[in-house]
Amino acid sequence: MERTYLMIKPDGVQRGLVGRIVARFEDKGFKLVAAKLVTVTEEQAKVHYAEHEGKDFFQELVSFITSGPVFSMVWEGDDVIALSRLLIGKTKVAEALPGTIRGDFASHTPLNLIHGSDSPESAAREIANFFAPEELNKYNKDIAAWI
Ligand code: RTP
Ligand code: MG
Repeated sequence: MERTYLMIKPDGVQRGLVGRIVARFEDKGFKLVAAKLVTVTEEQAKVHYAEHEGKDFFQELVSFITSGPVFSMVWEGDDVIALSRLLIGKTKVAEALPGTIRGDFASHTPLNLIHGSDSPESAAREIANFFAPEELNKYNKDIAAWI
């Protein structure tokens, strides 16, 4: 079973979109493993965006992501990495299709509301950057048992 790191960025928290964004991943049927509202440190931001170090927008990215609380999450499911990125939509808002999170809610390109890991390696690094192992909950998600 695959895991991904999803983070509702400061713009999503400020705009009051946490509940609606989380609902999309619940609706899809993924399993929530961990979640918390945190203010990202400069060090965490640099680890998180290590792949962009040296690019001209790197400092802008670090400043944005540390500018206010983010909603950090770990989700689990088959193909959750790729499927989450489909639900999230394209990076540039002009390319993000309606029906995706960015397509429905984002209107200004650097402010694209949510991050999703792009590979199993990134997911492992990002999860370790934001969560201690004991914060990752172990439980069975068995909807049938509750209805
Ligand atoms: P994310 O990592 O945030 O989920 O976004 P992504 O995979 O769709 O895009 P990525 O290429 O990883 O870029 C990370 C974030 O950097 C900002 N960006 N700015 N100015 C630019 O050319 C530029 N390119 C990327 C975006 O905010 C993007 O989400
Ligand atoms: Mg990315």
